[in-house]
Amino acid sequence: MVGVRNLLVGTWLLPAAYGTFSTSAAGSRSAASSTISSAYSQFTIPSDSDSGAHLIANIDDPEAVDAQSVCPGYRASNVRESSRGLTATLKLAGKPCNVYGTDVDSLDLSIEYLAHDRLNVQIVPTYLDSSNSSWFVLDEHVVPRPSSDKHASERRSDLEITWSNKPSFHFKVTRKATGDAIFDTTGSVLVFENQFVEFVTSLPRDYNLYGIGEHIEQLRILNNRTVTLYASDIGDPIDLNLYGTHPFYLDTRYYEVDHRGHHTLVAADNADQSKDYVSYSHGVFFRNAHGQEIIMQPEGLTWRTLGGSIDLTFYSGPTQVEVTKNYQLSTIGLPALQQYFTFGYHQCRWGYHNWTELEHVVSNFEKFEIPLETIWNDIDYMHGYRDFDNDQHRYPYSEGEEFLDKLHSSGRHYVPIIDAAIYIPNPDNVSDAYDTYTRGHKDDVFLKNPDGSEYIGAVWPGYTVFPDWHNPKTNDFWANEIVTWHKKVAIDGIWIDMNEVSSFCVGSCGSKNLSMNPAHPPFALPGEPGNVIYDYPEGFELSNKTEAAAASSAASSQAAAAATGDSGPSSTTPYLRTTPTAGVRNINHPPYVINHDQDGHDLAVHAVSPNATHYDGVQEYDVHNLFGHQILNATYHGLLKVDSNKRPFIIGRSTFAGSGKWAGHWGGDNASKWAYMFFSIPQALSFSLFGIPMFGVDTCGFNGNTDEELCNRWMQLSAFFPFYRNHNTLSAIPQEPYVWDSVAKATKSAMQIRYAILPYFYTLFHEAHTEGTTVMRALAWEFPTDPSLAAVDTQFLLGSALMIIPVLAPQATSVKGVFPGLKHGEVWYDWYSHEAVDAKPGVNTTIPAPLGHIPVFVRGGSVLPMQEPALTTKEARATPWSLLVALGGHGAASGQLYLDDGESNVPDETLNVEFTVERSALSVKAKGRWEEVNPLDRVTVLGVETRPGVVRFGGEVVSAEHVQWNSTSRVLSVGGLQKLTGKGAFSGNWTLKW
Ligand code: MIG
Repeated sequence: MVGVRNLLVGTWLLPAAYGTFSTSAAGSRSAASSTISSAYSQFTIPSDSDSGAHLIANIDDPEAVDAQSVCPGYRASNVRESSRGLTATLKLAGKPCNVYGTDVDSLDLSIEYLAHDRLNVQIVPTYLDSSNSSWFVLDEHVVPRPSSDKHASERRSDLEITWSNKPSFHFKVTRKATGDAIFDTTGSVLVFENQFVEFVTSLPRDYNLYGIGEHIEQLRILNNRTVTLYASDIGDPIDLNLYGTHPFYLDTRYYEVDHRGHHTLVAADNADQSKDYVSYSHGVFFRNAHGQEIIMQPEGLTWRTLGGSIDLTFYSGPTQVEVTKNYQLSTIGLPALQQYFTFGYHQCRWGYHNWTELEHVVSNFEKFEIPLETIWNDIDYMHGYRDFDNDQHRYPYSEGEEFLDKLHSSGRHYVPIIDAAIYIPNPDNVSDAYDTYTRGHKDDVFLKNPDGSEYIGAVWPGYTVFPDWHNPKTNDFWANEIVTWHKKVAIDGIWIDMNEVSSFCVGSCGSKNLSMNPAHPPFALPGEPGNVIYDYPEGFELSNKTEAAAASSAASSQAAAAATGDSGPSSTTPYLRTTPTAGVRNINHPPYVINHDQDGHDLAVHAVSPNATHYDGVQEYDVHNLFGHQILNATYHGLLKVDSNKRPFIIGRSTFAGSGKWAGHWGGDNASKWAYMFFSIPQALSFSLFGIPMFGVDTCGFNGNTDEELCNRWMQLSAFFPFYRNHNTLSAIPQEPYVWDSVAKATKSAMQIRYAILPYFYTLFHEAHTEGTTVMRALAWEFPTDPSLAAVDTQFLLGSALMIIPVLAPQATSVKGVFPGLKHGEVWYDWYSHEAVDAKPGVNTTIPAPLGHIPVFVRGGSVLPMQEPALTTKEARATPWSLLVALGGHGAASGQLYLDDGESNVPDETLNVEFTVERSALSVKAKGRWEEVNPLDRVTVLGVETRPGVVRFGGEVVSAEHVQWNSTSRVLSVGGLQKLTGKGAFSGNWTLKW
C-alpha cells in the first residue's frame, strides 16, 4: 500500500511557501509570485501532525476476540405476524459479551415484504430515545429507506423469510423458485453493540459477488479478503478502502435445471461449455453509513460495522437488470440526467497555471483537429487555494471573462475544481479577510469541536473549516457562494474534490494556531525536491531504454536521500488496543479497528476527526461516510440556483449510495500504469451497479509519468467510458493527446466512433435516468445463462449493442476476447470492416490489435442511431443522421433514440424513436414534439445475405446508384436519403424496404 503520506517522506522541513511553484507550459518548473501575503506564510505543518495511533486492524490481530465465539445472541419474543411480515422484540440471550462496545439488551425486529421482489429486515435498539447518545439513526432524508408497495405480501413474494430462536435468533431468506437460501444467518449469533454490529451469512462455495465499493479490484470479489468501507483521501490503493461507500452487492448464481425443474447450483468456473444453465441474481443493500468491513470467506461473509443499526434490503431480481433497477427505483434514486455536452471529451491537468496556458491547450486541440468539449481547471486557479476566489495574477476575472466568452462561443465548456474545505484566515492579518469564510462564520455553518468552537483542520489553503451539512442553513450558504462566484466566472459544472472529507492533520489542529498561517501541507507536492516524479509505466524500459535507465537511477538517489532523513513519525509508539468502557463510546479509537488505509488505521488521520460535532449534536464518527454525499447534494442544488432549468453537471470524488442522483464520479488518483487502465473497467462496472453510470478515470494516468504507448491505448479505451477525461498530476510530463503523433492519431480514430455514437450514449443515459438501466455493462449481465462470463472484466459492453475488447498490456499487437452468445445464434460484427466475426463459442479468440486500433464489435440485432463526428458535440448535433443496422440471427434488429434540447432539467419537447427491423424492412416510429431538423443521410445494414432487389424508402424507389451491396462483406448501404428526409430524419414515420 502506498499512502499519500508514505510517498512523501522527508520533505516537511521545506520552507517554500506553498503556492509559489507551478509548472510552465513547457513542463519546466518556475517560481511565480505568491499571492498569499508572504509575511504571514511562514509555517509548514509538521508531518507528524497527520500521523495516527498505532492500532492493529482487528483482522490482522491474532489476539482479537471473535465475537461469534463469545457473544450470546438474541431471542425473539412478542412476535406479531401479518401477511406483510412480522415484528418482534429481540432480547439478549445471555450475559452481555461487550466485546467491542456495550451490548444492547433489547432490539426491535421488523421484517417486511416490501414488494414481490423486495424484502426488508430491520433491527434497531428498542430504547432509541433514551438518554444514551450511543444510538445513531440514519436520517431518511439523507439516505432514504426502500419504498413499499401496498399490495406486497409474503404470498406474492419471490422470497420467503423464516426465523428461529434455536439456539439463538437467526433468519434465512430463501428464493422460492430455486428453494435456495440467498441469505442465511443460521449457525451464527447476532452481535449488536453501541460501537459494533455483526451478522454472518453463509454463501455457496465459489460464489459470484459484485459491488461493495468503493474499491480498486477485479469485478468479482475474491472470497478470502476483507473489504473495508471508510471514505479515505488516498491515491487508489488496490483492495483497500477508497473515497466512496456503497454497501451493496449483487450475487449471481448459476444452476443446472433437470427435466423435473430441479435446480442444482454450479460453480461458474467449472461449468461445462456444452451445457445450458440458468442464473438467478439478487441484490443486498445494507443501509448503514458507518465505517464497516465485510470479511469474505470461502463459504460466507461476516459484516461488521462501527455503529448504527441493521437495515437490510434483499432485491430478488432474478436478473442483474431487475436487481439494479429495483435498487435504484425503490431505494437510492435514479441517476441524474446529464447534459449532452458532458459526453464530449474533457481535458484537465493539475498545473495549468494561467488563462493563457488554458487558451494554449484549447488552441492546440483545434490545431491538431482533436475534439475538445470541456477544459478543466484544478486548484491552480485559486487564490491561495481558496474556493470561490480566483488568483488575480494568474487567473484574473476580466481575462477569464474574455477566455470563457470565446470558449463558449466555440461551443466548448469550462469546469473547475472546488474543494470541500474552506480557508479560515489568519486573525492577525487584517488584509487576509476571506468573504466566503466571513459569510459562513456569520451564519455559523461550519463543523464544531465538542466545546462548540469551530473545528479547524488543514487542507491546501492552510487552516480550514468545513461546511456542516446538518445545519439547515448550510445548503443556502453553499448555493450562495456558487451563485456569487458564477457571476464572476461562467462555469459549466463543478468538480468536487477532497470531500471524504479530507484534512491534512489530526484533530482541530488550527485551534489556537491560526496566526501561524500554514503555507505548505505536511508533505511535498509532486515535483518538489524529494518528490520529483521519475516513475513510468510498466514496460517503459522496453520502449525507451535510455530514458528509463536515467529515470530509475534518479529515483534511486531520491529514495536514498529520503532514507537518510527522518524515518517517519512515532515508529516506536506501542500498539494501541482499546477496551470498551460500559456505556461509553470511544469514537476516536473504537474498540474494533477496521483495516482503514490511513496511518495506524486511525480514523482521525487525513480526515476530519470522528469527534467533530454537527449542528444537531451528531458526531462525525456516525456520518463520516456521508460528507461526500451531502456536499454533492448541496452542489447540485447550488447549480440549480444558478439556472433552475439546467441539469447540473457535477463530478465528485467521495460518494455514497444514491449520490448518482446528483453527480457522476471519476476513479480518483490512479497511476500511469497498465494495471490501472485495466482496473478502470471493473471500477466502472461496479459504479454501474451503484447507480452512478457517469463514470470515468484519469485517462493516461494521474500519478507518475505516462508514456506514449499507454496513453495511446488509454485514450482509445476511455473513449467508450461515459465520462471521458484526461487528467494529470502536478509536474508529471504533459499528456494531452496531441503531445505524441501516434496518440493524436489513435485518439482521433477512437473519437470518430465516440462522436458518431453520441446519440446512442445519450439515449442510454436517458434510459438509465428514467428506468435505472446501466450504460457500461459486464458480459455476465447481458448473457446471464453463460457461467463462463461470471468474472470477465477485461472486455465490456456499452449498452447492449457494442462490445469493446481493449488491449491492456504493453507491447501487444493482438488481444484475446470472447464473443458471448454464439452458441445461441448471436452474431457479432467488426465495427471497422462491418463483417460478421468468425469465432467459436467459448473460445478466447485472438483479435489483431496493433497500436492505435481498439477492437469494437456491434451486436447483431441492434440499430444504432448515429451522426457525424465533429470537433464539438454541438457541431456533431448539427450533422445528418445515419443508421447502422446489425442484423441478428433471424434478420431482426431493434433500437431506440431519445432526443431533447440536451440541457433542460424538464425539457418541454422530447422525441422518442423506435427502430424495428424484420423481413428486410426497417420501420421507424417517432413520437414527441422535439423537432429534429437534420436529415437522414444513409442506412447501413450488416449481414444482408442476398443481393437486394429494389430498395424503397416509403413509397419511393431509391435509385440504384445510391444502393450498394457487397457480396463478400454482406453489407448493404443505402445512401442519398437526404432529399427524401429534408424535413428531418425523424419528422414522420417511415419504412425502408430492401
Ligand atoms: O490532494 O487538486 O484527486 O484529481 O488533481 C490532491 C489536486 C488534491 C486530488 C484529486 C486530483 C487533483 C488533486 N487533488
